[in-house]
Amino acid sequence: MKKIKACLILAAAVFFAGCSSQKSNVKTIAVFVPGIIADSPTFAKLVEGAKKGVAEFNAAHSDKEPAVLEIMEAGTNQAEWKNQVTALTATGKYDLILSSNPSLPDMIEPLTKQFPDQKYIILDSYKEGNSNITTVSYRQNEQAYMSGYISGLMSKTKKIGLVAAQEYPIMNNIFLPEYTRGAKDADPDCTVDFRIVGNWYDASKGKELADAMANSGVDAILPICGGAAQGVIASSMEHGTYLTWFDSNGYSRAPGHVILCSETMQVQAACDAVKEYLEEKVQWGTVKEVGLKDGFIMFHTEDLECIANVPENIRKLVIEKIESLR
Ligand code: RBF
Repeated sequence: MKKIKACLILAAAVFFAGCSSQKSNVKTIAVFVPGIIADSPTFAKLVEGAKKGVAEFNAAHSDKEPAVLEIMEAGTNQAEWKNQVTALTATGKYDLILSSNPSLPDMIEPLTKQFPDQKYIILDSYKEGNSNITTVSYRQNEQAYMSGYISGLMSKTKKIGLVAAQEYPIMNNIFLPEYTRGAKDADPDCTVDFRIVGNWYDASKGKELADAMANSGVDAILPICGGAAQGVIASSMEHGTYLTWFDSNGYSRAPGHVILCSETMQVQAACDAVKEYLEEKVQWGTVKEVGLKDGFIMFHTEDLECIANVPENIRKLVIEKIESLR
């Protein structure tokens, strides 16, 4: 059903664009969501930030025709994204296509030769040297390290786990190694169980993996698997495992179980990106690297859930460690 909805949204975009033969002066921005908004905080925040950016720009420039924003939800079938983003570009309707995913710049690069007027801003990715593309990259090593560190301190069994939706470069080269390094800094005997769901939506599979981990003695899990994390949460409530949470303040997702939430400031990044584009301030072909130091990654250590779920001596150690990383 979700897939059909995504196709309809895109088909409608292509159809309506075909109806308007002339481009006006109105700036039109499309947000290409490479997934499902409702399942992943990172996409909900992408959309929220883009809406905020357009609203703020329009409010500050009431003398100009208001900029227009449209949202295209592409769904979770990655094999279709290339065709979808090509179709969106081919409409010629959008001055800017905004998105967020590490795999998109390489997918889009060939399109920039075919459609040299199309500009793209891609968050959560890294590419430089193409004057049609600008990227924003979050330095997420501290996030993964701290998840491992607090899990290593809290774990009684000294077995912790990471449930990933799929393997991809940042997962394999940063998240897993940094999570493991953090855990071993907390306790050198700590081991990490790494399991893969195979997609970003299957909550039953997420639960199955988390259950198997809990049954083998794992007592703290980091899910990075989009909608499948709902299954990891259900398992954690059943087995009493701890959770660390990425991308948003997710303590309320599993009251009593979440020991640390770290958040990428994706609303801010999307809002800034849209405003910089509309104000013609984008430095094309560059990467804007952001992280803990400049406030684009935040650890919610003062949340009442964190205070309730983590003994004060451990919470203090974690806060000290975050400060030393900053
Ligand atoms: N993260 C999500 O939260 N939901 C997704 O549906 C999602 N899909 C992804 C698809 C691909 C191909 C890749 C490489 C990453 C995806 N991510 C997704 C992960 C996201 O980029 C980021 O690494 C994590 O959200 C951790 O911050």
